[in-house]
Amino acid sequence: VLSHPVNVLDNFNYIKQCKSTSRNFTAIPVVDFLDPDAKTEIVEACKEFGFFKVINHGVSMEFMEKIESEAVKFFNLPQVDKEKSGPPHPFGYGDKKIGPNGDMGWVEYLLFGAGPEIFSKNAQVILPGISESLWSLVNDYVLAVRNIMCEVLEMIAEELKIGPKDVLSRLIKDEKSDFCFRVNHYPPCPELQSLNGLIGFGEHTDPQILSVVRSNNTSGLEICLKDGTWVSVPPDHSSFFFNVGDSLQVITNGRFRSVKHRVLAPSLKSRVSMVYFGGPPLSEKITALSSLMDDGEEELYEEFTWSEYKKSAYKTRLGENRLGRFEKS
Ligand code: GA4
Repeated sequence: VLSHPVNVLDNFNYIKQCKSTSRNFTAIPVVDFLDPDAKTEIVEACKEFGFFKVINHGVSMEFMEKIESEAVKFFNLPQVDKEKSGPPHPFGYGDKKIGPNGDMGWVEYLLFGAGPEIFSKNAQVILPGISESLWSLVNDYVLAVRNIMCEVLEMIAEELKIGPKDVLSRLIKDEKSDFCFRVNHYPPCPELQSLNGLIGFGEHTDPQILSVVRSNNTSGLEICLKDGTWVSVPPDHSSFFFNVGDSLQVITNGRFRSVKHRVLAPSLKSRVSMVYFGGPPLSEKITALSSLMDDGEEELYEEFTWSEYKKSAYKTRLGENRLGRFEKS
């Protein structure tokens, strides 16, 4: 029995088909948090790929599976019930429509993205379909991954010798930090097997500082290398995958690479991913760190606040080069 009507793709031809010839990304940098060389490896990876995987991070598999299964319970609700938690602007349930400008993907999701006030007492009222247990798990999860992201940013600051230690981590640790969290569910699309593949989430870079992804054991995530080829990231449900966002590319004056990535829809098994996006406070100025600049080095981008960048990003299509309009000529 197909999980979708046979004609589903006739109604879905607005999503780009995408020939998946990507090879496996076997050279993926793996950072062991317990390894004394971790900070060097992280910085190397951020420069070369804008992407790395973290093992021995201290978050238990049991906890990750608990929040995943609670999220799956939500996605298994009847569509009408899920819609009660939508639309996803600024946070809530979304289905196939991504962002406000007409992008589409073979994905449904929950977006917790209205900045720090999302976990205020009143938020439960705004997302009616979300069970209390999912709500509290999301809360705990966000705190756990934020701590890990802070550690990563502190290692980066140490390795780059741009002290104080919290020069980067303070940006996402501030109580006003504008983070965002999303749980994506990519339902299997069996019809895909006869096609070339379908875009689950189209290619894009993340506007924030860093993002961290945990997914179940399904493939689909791909990243774009410096030479423009796409490689497929082998799944690993016990690890965290980090990617550099546009803001960190600006802060490091182009030393780190905001990595283009995308997700192909699965043909057999659902993909579930959880992504935490670490963003700075809205009023924060995003500009190259002076302690990092070489003598005579010029800034690559015009200065902007996170609020200005976010506003401008939300007017773009998913695949656009959002930093382009801030490049100095
Ligand atoms: C990409 C990274 C995050 O998922 C996100 C996305 C946001 C959305 O889904 O609403 C955006 C996209 C993301 C950047 C450009 C705009 C906004 C969809 C879109 C077309 C939550 C974010 O912060 O920026």
